[in-house]
Parts: sequence; structure tokens; C-alpha cells
Amino acid sequence: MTRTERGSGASTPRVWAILPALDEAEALPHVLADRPSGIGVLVVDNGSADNTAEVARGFGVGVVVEERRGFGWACWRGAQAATGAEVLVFLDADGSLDWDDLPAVAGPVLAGDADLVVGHRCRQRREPRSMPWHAVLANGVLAGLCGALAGTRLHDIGPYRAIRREVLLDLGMRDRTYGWPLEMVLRAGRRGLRILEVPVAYRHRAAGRSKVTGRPWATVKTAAKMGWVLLRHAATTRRGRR
Ligand SMILES: Nc1nc2c(ncn2[C@@H]2O[C@H](COP(=O)(O)OP(=O)(O)OP(=O)(O)O)[C@@H](O)[C@H]2O)c(=O)[nH]1
Ligand SMILES: [Mg+2]
Repeated sequence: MTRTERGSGASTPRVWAILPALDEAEALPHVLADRPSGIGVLVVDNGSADNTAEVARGFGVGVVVEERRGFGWACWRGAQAATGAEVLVFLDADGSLDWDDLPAVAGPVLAGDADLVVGHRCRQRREPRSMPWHAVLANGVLAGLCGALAGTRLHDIGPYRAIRREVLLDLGMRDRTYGWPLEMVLRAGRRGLRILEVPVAYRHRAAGRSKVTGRPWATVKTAAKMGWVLLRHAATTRRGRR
């Protein structure tokens, strides 16, 4: 992808991929080995108990550590740290998403055709059994409700997404946990931003252990948190708060 030229002659990538990572030392080599050239990559280690940060540094990518535990904390920290970025792309650090889809996700934002692009892990492009049935169900219901509240049609909460950095920093994001992806869509909808869903591939994590859908209790807690974000948004909208 193209680069932004700086006054000094040095250049910084226009697109930065932000990878929130919790105990992903085993999966990260699979993710980082085939990262595309021309983009910045920033791994946000969220206080991992394994050597996630060292593994990432070994690949020469950017690494920041966020000690406050929470998916949203990691994403927020990554957004703040990627200072030279024009467009931020968020994706999981477990190898379940495909770098080949990066142009489809980042392209419309770079071209000014969309403000927020959300990758839809559609059935046709999902590896069999990569999402257990309870995840498909919860994800579909939450995404549908989220889309309705945001004034768009959404089929997936979408861990693979792109947004302009300045737009994201200005959204007023508050959630610092698993409510983060939904809140981003809801706030974008409230602002009247153009939200676009594009199909992306999805497969089993490359290695390591699941933190969410592979653990029933974590799935319930995550879905509850997401539901709460939707309720709060609906309530504040009814009260006319922006
Ligand atoms: N920073 C941060 N990242 C997290 C946290 N929990 C999960 N992640 C990351 O978020 C992404 C999604 O978590 P996964 O464990 O893959 O959850 P999942 O996709 O539902 O489950 P799998 O089926 O195992 O892929 C991965 O990159 C994790 O490292 C967290 O509390 N903090
Ligand atoms: Mg995963």
C-alpha cells in the first residue's frame, strides 16, 4: 500500500494494522510471517503471561504494552500509539483472519468511499467449524441489533475492520472491553458516518488457546457485555443524548 511522504524524506505507511494480543505467542509467528509489506503492524500486548511481546519484537513489528486488561484497552492503546497512521485496521492476533483481505477492508476507507468498513466472516468464506454454533448465533443476533441501532445492515460484529485514525479518536469511545467493536459501529452510526460491510475469510486460530468463543463462560460474559453496550446506546438515544 502507498506511503505518506514526510517532510524529511522519510515515509510512514498510510495503513497500520493493530493486533490486540493476549497470550498469543504461539499464534503470532503464523500471523506475522506472512504480513504484507507497505503497511505498519503494531501488536498490543495486553499484559500477556507468555512471551507475546518478545515474539512480536522478533519479527521487527511495532509493539506496545497495555497493562490495563481489556480488549478495548488494547485497541485504544494501539490507536493512540499509531501516530503516523492515516487508516487503522484492527484484526485478531490468532491467525484466523487473512491478510489477503486487507485491501478489501482498508481500500474503501483509503479511497474515501466509506468511513468504517466491517469485515463480515460470511458462511461461504468460513472454514468449517471455525465458529461454533453458539458463536454464530450470538454474533448474528448482536450484529443485527447493532446494525439496526446504527442505521445499517450488519451480519457480523467483525473483528476485521478499518477506520481513519482521526475519525476513531474523535468518536468518543468509552468502552474498554469487548463492547469496543459494537460501540464503534453505534457511534459511527450516530454521527451519520458511512458504514460498509465486506466479506472476509475466517479460519481456525493458527495455534494457542481461545479467550472467547472456545470458553463457554467467557462467551456468556462477552455476549452480556455486548448486550449491555447496545442497551445503553438505545437508552441514551431515547433520552436524546448524543
Ligand atoms: N488485548 C486483549 N486482547 C484480547 C483479549 N481477549 C482476547 N484478545 C485478543 O482478541 C482476539 C480474539 O480472541 P480469541 O481468543 O481469538 O477469541 P475467539 O476468536 O472468539 O476464539 P477462537 O475461536 O479461539 O479464535 C485475539 O487476538 C486475542 O489475542 C483481552 O482481554 N485483551
Ligand atoms: Mg480468534
